[in-house]
Amino acid sequence: MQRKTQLKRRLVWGVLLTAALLTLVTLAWQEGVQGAPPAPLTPDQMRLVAEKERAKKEAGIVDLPSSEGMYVQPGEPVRQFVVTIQVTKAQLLADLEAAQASDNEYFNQLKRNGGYKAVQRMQGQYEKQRRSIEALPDGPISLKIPSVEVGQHSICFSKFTYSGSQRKDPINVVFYRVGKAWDVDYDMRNWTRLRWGRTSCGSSQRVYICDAQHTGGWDGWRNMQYQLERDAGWYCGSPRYHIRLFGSFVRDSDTPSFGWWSVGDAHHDNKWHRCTDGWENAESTVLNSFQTADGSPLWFVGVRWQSDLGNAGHYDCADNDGRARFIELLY
Ligand SMILES: [Ca+2]
Repeated sequence: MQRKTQLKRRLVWGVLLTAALLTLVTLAWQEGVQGAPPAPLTPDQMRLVAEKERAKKEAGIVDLPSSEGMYVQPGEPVRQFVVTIQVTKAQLLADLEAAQASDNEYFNQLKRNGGYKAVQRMQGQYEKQRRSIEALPDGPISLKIPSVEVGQHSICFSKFTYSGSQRKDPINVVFYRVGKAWDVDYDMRNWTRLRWGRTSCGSSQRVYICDAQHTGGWDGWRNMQYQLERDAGWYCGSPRYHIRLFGSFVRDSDTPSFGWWSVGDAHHDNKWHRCTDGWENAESTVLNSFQTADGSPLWFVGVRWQSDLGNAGHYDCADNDGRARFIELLY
């Protein structure tokens, strides 16, 4: 009789333990796969979101309702490959002229502030580029663009920014989910802990984005949409943190999705912007803008992770480690 009761007790404990273990595993699984659910917004935060939606509407940014599906989780695989596009000499020269024309305003600002030597140097680079294009043989030219694809059949962009067809900065920041260039620009000017300001003191560049694999998308160059700076002096040409933003053409229609996304080239410019003297410090400053001082995400920020884009190297006057920050934006 006593043995029977003991057996029964053991059985009950066994069932209870198994249930508890299964619950724990399920919870841990959800945490890992779904990410922690965002905390409900406070009335103040809800007011901020409403304010942003109004500003977005006024700016004419149309957000088609998207089915709230699964968003990507940290650690998506990165595939490196080379996009080859066919161009003509005439097109390369036209692109070069467009790049040069878009830099006119920047060059004038620099010159007004005493940075004429820096302007001379940059104009010299344009001339060098022109001569090398003119030296190319006539006929179709294959332009090779080192690129990455992050996720399965997912987002795809060049590893570098370009001025015309000249490679410039390594990409080191990716924003996603509510990550249109417009959203990032708005958040960094209004919501982040470290605030950034719009500037026209910087050359315009472009990024190649392959979006043809997404509904309504196409492959092509995306010209810089916004540029922001931080810790700049009063004059154009002062040392500062600087980032250019380039958004996807359409929303990532895959599942799990990156939603709307954009990439940036966070860097620190030295005096007269002669040479970029920091990539990693600027990337950290961008990340820290979206976090509290102890590294927790701000209320509108989701997960943050790093991935190797394969663009490590020494560019201008500083090292880039090739690992980019991915920052999920929620509102
Ligand atoms: Ca990095």
